This record gives sequence, C-alpha cells and structure tokens, in this order.
Amino acid sequence: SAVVISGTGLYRPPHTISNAELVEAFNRYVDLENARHAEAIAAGERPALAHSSVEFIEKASGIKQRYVIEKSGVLDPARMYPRFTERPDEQLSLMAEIAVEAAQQALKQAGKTGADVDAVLCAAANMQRAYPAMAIEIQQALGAGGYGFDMNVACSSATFALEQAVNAVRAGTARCVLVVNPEITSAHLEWKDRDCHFIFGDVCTALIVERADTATAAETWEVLGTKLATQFSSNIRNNFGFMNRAEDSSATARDKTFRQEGRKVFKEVVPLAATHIEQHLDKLGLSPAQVRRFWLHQANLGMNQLVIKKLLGTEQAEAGSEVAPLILDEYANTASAGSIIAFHAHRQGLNTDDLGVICSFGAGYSIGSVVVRKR
Ligand code: CO8
Repeated sequence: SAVVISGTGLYRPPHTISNAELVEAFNRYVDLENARHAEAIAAGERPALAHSSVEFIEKASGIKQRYVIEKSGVLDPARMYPRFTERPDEQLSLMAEIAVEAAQQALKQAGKTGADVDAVLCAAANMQRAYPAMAIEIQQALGAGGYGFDMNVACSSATFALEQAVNAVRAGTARCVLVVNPEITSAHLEWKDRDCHFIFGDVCTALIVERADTATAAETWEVLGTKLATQFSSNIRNNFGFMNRAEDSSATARDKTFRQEGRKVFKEVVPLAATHIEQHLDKLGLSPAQVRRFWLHQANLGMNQLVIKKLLGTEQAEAGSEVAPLILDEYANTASAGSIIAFHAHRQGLNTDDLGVICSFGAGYSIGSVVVRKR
C-alpha cells in the first residue's frame, strides 16, 4: 500500500515582531554599547557597532516580520534574547508543549488521536535538552504508544524525518508516525548581530504519516519518493554544546549561537538545491515542469527565486507566486519548519494526481526533497 501524509498542523506563537520594532530595539542596543565603549572606540581599540535598517532587511531577505514565543526580552536593549522561565521536571517542557499543539491539529486533520500514533520523531535544529528525548515526552503527553526519538539535521530536520517516517511505515515497524518540528529559534539566534538578527522566527509544525489503507482523511498526499543529501560546510554553524564547560569556553561567546557566511551559503546552496530536485524528479521519471507546486525551504526570497528560475526557466512563474508559495515574509526563517509551513498553508487549489515537491536546504549543508502526489 502507498504511504501518505494524512494531516499537518501548525503552532504559531502569540507575538509578532515587525522589522520596524526589531530595528528600533537593535539600534537602541547599538547606541548604548557605543556609549559604553566610547573611549575605546575613540582610541581606535574597538570598532563602533553599526545600526540595522528595515530597508536592508526587506531587500536582502524578503522578511517582514517574525513570530516569537516571548517578545519583551528580545526587544529589551539591555538583554536582546527571550525571557523564558525554567520549568520543573514535572511540568511539560516548552518545546514539548508547542509540539503537542501542532500535533493535535495534525491528528485532527488525519482523523486520528494520540493513541493511534506508534512512533514520534521530534526533528528540529536545536533540542531543549540532551535527554530524555523531547519525542518521548511528546509521546507521553499525547498518549501515544510505540517509540520516539529526537533528530537534528538543522534546516533539513523535517524532510529527513519524513524519510524516516515513510520508511518505518513502509517496513511495517510503525503504522502511524508523528513528525514534529518545534523550532524555538529565538533562543539560539544572536539578536545582537545585525548580519543575522532579522533572520529567524519561532514556530512548530507537525505531520502524520501512515499507509493509504489506514488513512481516513478526505485529503491525503502519497509520498512518491524522498532524497536526502549532506555535504560538510562550516558556513552555517553553532558551537554551543556539552563540551563547552570542559573546554572552559564561555557559553555566551559569539560562536555559541547561530552564525553564518550568508553570501557563501546563498551562492553554494542554490545550485545544490536545484540540481538535487532535478535529479530526484528525474529518478522518478518526472521533470520540474510537471510539478504544480514547490514548497521550498524559507530562508531567503532571492534564494527561492533563483532555485525556481533554475528549475523552470525564466518565463515561468517566480517564487512567491502560486508555483512556489512564500511564507517567510510573515514567519521569517523557521529552520526545518519552513517548507512544512508552506505545505500546510498553501496546498489548496491542487487536484487529484497533481504533483508537489517539499524541499529543505540549510546548515550541514543538508538538502532533503520529498515528492508527493495528491490522492
Ligand atoms: N542592516 C543594514 N545593513 C546591514 C545589515 C543590517 N541588518 N546586515 C548587514 N548589513 C550590511 C553588511 O555589513 C554589508 O555591508 P558592506 O557591504 O559594507 O560590507 C552589506 O549590508 C551587505 O551584507 P551581506 O553581503 O551580508 O548581505 P546579503 O545581501 O548577502 O544578505 C543575507 C544577507 C540575508 C543573510 C543573505 O546572504 C542570505 O539570506 N543568505 C542565505 C542564508 C541562508 O539561507 N542561510 C540558511 C541558514 S538557516 C539554517 O540552515 C538553519 C540553521 C539552524 C537554525 C538556527 C536558528 C537560530
């Protein structure tokens, strides 16, 4: 029997930060820092920090706002990161809480309950803790059976998890798999760095994967194939980890949060992603022109435009149009959740047998594509 995606869910945090709000707080931080170090700056011992700008952000990225779970800490120029309260071990953790919300929506869409789930894959660019696995906490909160585990392939966590889910169902080791992507990017973004402070937003997505003959949802998407690839690069990197203490390095040092060589990433990843999709489709006997919709990773508008141009040629529709819907203007980059938000929010208007491609690309580098057909 075919393996299908039978439900999707989306947890959207309660707060938005517009580019104007973000830049205002950032510039206040810059002014405070420059005043604090005025002497060293005047003596040429330290470079002055530069202001950010709304125009730059929109032009360079296409991002207009982002959702965050906690806003006041991010916009506090004396802090510049969210304010979360540590929870006791007995309380559901924040990452599990947003995963459960997204999961419940996906289950509802699939016509299932937590008890139907027998595998939970929590796939995200960062985990709240090392263990016990977030997935096992989510499994318990939903009343699911079977097993759960966490996996991290940065921006490609969701597509890589989808392949694991499809394989588990195909092999019969699970009947109904929940994939969740809780991305609390606000906690590991460097909000004090103008090169990247605008890039990320918080969100959680969820997917239900099962066999077509167990699916009861009105709308299901057959997974025709998955293709994963990785190629090592330090151009996107976060050195935060359990070795920091033993290495006597500061957990607050710049290299312990997100950093990247944005230009290099742009240049290197666009051709990788386009070629990856082309080769995947070719292996399935398909061509890009036969695909009705591309749900691409949401990092940068220009990047998606180039990927689509390479796939479809210049006269064809652009990214941001119906063929490659854009959600990053509203959500910013949500790491692994981006292409799944696009799939969740923009799959209307497709008919039975229409083809689509979900594709992620990002840190690692990692690229994952999933070719689906509407049933
Ligand atoms: N305001 C004003 N000016 C700015 C700002 C700002 N905020 N930031 C930079 N500038 C300046 C620069 O200093 C530079 O000045 P100069 O020319 O004098 O040196 C000038 O503007 C141009 O800067 P850039 O060359 O950096 O600008 P780009 O046009 O390349 O745009 C981008 C920067 C938007 C970052 C772009 O390069 C990009 O989007 N690249 C692709 C990046 C990408 O897709 N990365 C994927 C990362 S996500 C991922 O894989 C998941 C990781 C795990 C999640 C982590 C969660 C926290």
